[in-house]
Amino acid sequence: MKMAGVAYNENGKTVAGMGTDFRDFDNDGRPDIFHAAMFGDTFPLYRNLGNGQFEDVTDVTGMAAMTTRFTAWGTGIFDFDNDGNKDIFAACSAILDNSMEVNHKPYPLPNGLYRNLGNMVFKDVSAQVGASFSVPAAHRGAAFGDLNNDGKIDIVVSVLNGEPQLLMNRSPNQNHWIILKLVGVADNRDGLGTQVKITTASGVQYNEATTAVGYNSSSDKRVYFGLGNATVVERIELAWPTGVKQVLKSVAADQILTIVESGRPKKAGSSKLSSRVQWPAAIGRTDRFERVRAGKYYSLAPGGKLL
Ligand SMILES: [Ca+2]
Ligand SMILES: [Ca+2]
Ligand SMILES: [Ca+2]
Repeated sequence: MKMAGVAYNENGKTVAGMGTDFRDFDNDGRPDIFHAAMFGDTFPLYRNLGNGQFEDVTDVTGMAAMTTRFTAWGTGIFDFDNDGNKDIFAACSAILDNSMEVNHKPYPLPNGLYRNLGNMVFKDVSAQVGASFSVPAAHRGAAFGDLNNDGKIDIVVSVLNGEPQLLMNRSPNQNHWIILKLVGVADNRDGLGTQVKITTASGVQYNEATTAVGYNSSSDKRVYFGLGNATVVERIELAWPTGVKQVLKSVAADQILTIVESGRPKKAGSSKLSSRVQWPAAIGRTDRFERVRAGKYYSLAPGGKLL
C-alpha cells in the first residue's frame, strides 16, 4: 500500500483535523494540504511531492511556531496581497465555551493571517493587519471572495452566538490581479473542478475552480490570481472537467474575466453573467453588510494607511 504521508505529522503524532484547504501554495503545479487543528497540535501544512506523496513542511515553513498555541476551524489559502504567493487565513477559537474553566485556556481567540514570503516561509502578520484581527471571538467558518470586486479578496467569518464578521481587504498595495469567472457549457455550468494555470513574466501559478473550503463554508466560485507587478497574463490555460483544454493569450490584468468553455472570453459587466451583485444577495441582508463593513478591515501591508 502506498503511503501518502499525511496520517501523522513529522513527529509521528496524529493531529485533530478541523478546516482544510487544498491549493498550491508554492506554485509548483501540485496542490498542497493545509488544515487547522487544536491547541498543541500546530496547523499542519503538507507539501505535495507528486505521485501521491506529501511532505510535512509545518516546521520548516514557520507555521508550527506560529500556530501551536491556537485552535482554529475555518481556513483558506488565498493570495490576500496579490503578490503571487498564496497566503493562509485561519478562523480561531477553542472548542468549549467553558474552556477556561476546564482547560485553563481562553475560549475566544483572535484570527490568524500568515503571509507567504515565498521560498517556503510564512510570517504571522495577524497583529499588523487591522484591529479586527486582534479581537478574540468564537470564530468558526470562513468564506472567501472579492465582495466589492476591487481585486482584493475579502473574508466572511461566522461567530458562534455572535454576528458574522465581514473583513474587507483594504491592502493599499498596487499589485495587479485577475479574477476568472468560468462558465461551463455542459451540465457543470460553474465549471467547478476546472484546473487553471497562468503564466506571467514572474512565472507560473495554479488554482482550481471550487467553492469548497475550510469548515462548513462555501466560497466564491471565481478563480483568483494575484499578479504582483505583471500587467499582462501571457497565457491562461484551462483544463475543464469535460476534458476540454482551452488557452487564452495576452490577457490584460486587473479585470474580472468571464470565460465560456471553449468560447471567447468576455469582460464582466458585458453580459448577464457578471457576478457584481451576487455576493450581497447571497448574504441576504444588505443592512448588516453595510453596518459590519464600516468597522472591519484588514491590510496586508504593515503600516499601511487603513481606510
Ligand atoms: Ca505545491
Ligand atoms: Ca500573498
Ligand atoms: Ca475586495
